[in-house]
Amino acid sequence: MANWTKIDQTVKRWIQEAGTNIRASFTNSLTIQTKSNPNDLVTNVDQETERFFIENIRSHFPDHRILGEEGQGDQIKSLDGVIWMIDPIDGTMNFVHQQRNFAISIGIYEDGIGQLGYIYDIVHDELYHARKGHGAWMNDTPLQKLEQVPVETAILGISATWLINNRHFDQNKLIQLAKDVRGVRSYGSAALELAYVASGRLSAYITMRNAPWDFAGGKMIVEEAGGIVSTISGEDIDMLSINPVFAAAPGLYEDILKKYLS
Ligand code: 2AM
Ligand code: CA
Repeated sequence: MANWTKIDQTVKRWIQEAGTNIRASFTNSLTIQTKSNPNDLVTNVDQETERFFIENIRSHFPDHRILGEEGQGDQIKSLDGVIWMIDPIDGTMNFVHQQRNFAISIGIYEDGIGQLGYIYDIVHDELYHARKGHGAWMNDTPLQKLEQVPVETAILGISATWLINNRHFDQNKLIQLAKDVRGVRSYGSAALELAYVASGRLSAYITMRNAPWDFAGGKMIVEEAGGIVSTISGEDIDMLSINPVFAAAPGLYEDILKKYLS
């Protein structure tokens, strides 16, 4: 049996160390490359941070497997055993252009069930974390259980990408939702947007394309805060694939699903 208390203490130490290194990198020049398209960025700091976690995990927990965005982990085809899902920098475009609104995101799953989740906003020194069955915190402060929010006073996190013509979803339904809520915000980091749902800064978050490393940590944290995370049609998220992701406080979740997403 995995010793989750020990793993939790160890991850938090590594996250602080990685955060210190990333903060220090602000004064160095970045090596920026593109991946699938000219706007899909990766830097030497993303790669070095992923390597830092992978080397530490391999030496401390050799029987655990790793799914990392930058591809230095394992080829993961099943959810058996303990799997670390790591995005060393979620919001790389923000990291490169703004030096804010990015985060380290880690979800640790056992046989497909989330056990530990971490989202570290390095610039604001805000660590969102959760442990299955124990609740969620921002630094040392427990997150309050999410309360029902009506659509009219909700703050929705969504990228403008999904409010213009796109091949994933009828934008007119989302435009109506954007009109009906109190406000719309877009941060460019799925991990942070999920952390904001968990902490109530956002009431809901919708995206059409997220990878497991984008949402693995956030899903755990939202659920431990009493929120709901699913695909946009209300199905369970597939932890091995790209998914559309919908996260919200209870009540609002059902209202948005029924009126705007079906
Ligand atoms: P990233 O910064 O780690 O690439 C907004 O762009 C959010 O969506 C970010 O969390 C970003 O993660 C993620 N994202 C960007 N392009 C993506 C893609 N093609 N597939 C999955 N997630 C993506
Ligand atoms: Ca990333």
